[in-house]
Amino acid sequence: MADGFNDRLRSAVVAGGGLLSRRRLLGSGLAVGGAAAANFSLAGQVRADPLVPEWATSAGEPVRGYGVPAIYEENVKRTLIKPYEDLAPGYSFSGTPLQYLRGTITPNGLHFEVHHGGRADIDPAAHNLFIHGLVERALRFDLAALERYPMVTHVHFIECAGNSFFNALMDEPMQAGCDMLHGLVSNAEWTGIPLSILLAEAGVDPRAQWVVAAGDDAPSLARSIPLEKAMTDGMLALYQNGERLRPEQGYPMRLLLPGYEGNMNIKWVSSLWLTESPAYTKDESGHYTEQLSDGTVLAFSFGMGVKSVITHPSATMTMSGPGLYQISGLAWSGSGAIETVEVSADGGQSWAAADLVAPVLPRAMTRFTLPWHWDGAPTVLMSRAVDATGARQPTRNAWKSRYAPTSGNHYNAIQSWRIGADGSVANVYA
Ligand SMILES: Nc1nc2c(c(=O)[nH]1)N[C@H]1C(S)=C(S)[C@@H](COP(=O)(O)O)O[C@H]1N2
Ligand SMILES: [Mo]
Repeated sequence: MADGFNDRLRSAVVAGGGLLSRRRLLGSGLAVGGAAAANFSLAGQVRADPLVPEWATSAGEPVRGYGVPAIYEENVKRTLIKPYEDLAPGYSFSGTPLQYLRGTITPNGLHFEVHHGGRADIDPAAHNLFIHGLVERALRFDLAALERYPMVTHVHFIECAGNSFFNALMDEPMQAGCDMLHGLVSNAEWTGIPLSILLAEAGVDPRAQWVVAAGDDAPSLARSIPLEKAMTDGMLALYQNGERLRPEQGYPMRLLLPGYEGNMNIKWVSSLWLTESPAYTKDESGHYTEQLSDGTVLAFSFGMGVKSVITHPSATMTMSGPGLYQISGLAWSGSGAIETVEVSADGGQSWAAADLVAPVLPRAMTRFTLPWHWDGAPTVLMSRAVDATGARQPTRNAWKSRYAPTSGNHYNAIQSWRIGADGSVANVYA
């Protein structure tokens, strides 16, 4: 270990590469600025004659109707991964800059977007939701009617089935940030009406097994959803983090199917058609199926797997020299809550359990953290999550051997970041 790695830090080591126990660090009275940690303090010394900053010498700006981030945060934006013009008109997507965010809730302006035919800007006064097919009575709901129904609020992630496809498909790891590599996932507090209430009002015919949902955008994205899922925790979401859905997220209403692949969370939803069998729409017969290495094709692979990624540090960042850091990242699973996240700072030779930041909610993002003393030597950081069902993240090799070489959906392998002696952080396959 490097000079200055004192006894207190050594006694807090929980795994190779300098991973530390937060509890043992705190127990030893070692706060970042504490006297015992003088070598590791990140705080500046207090000046004898504090200056009054210029902005404190006159009145500030007036109030404004809708707030925006500080001008110094202008780089914190969604990253355009697939521009609008590239393929079919309107097929475009942008990633959440996970590496710039803390906590677990994605701000509304940074929620990732996947549009198959561009963003639909819908006048809510002219929008209707129809429930029809195998029901006792077909119903039409406008937004004013829906506002009078009981609503629930839940925190859930949405992840595109194609998230992390660069790592799935590229032989050489792409050097890009978490926004490009893993940004097709976001997490929000959604408020809306349980589908069970709306379906019960229409009166579900006992023959109905599926709900075929379609949206009012140009490609009329449509997916068949098992009736049981819709009745269990399906939601017609109207609000996102306390305010109305953003147009990007399906304003004025979208489906929320917790834990299911992003594609099934139909935006701008206008039709719920109850049927005996799935409709085999274009969005579930060609698109959003996965070919396995033995040639068989998986269809209706609804749930997203257990996954984690270290966001701090992550590729494109630079570490500012050896010393104490807080490793931090995100974990989520479509099957339930996150049970554990383990971190390695020595390329997978040894692992330590990270602290999970409460609340740890099912089918929602969970933040994990672990203190780390980097000795300045090159190393590889990794994280691996286990969910409440016992499912664990595969290695990239294990994942690749399961799927056909051209298959990029549902990639949830362990992410490795290589730390260089110069403090650089790179995407590596390990
Ligand atoms: N009507 C409609 N719903 C849609 C889409 C779409 O293009 N049209 N994109 C789907 C896909 S592929 C994903 S991953 C999610 C993305 O949701 P978001 O844009 O709110 O992040 O919405 C799904 N719902
Ligand atoms: Mo998607």
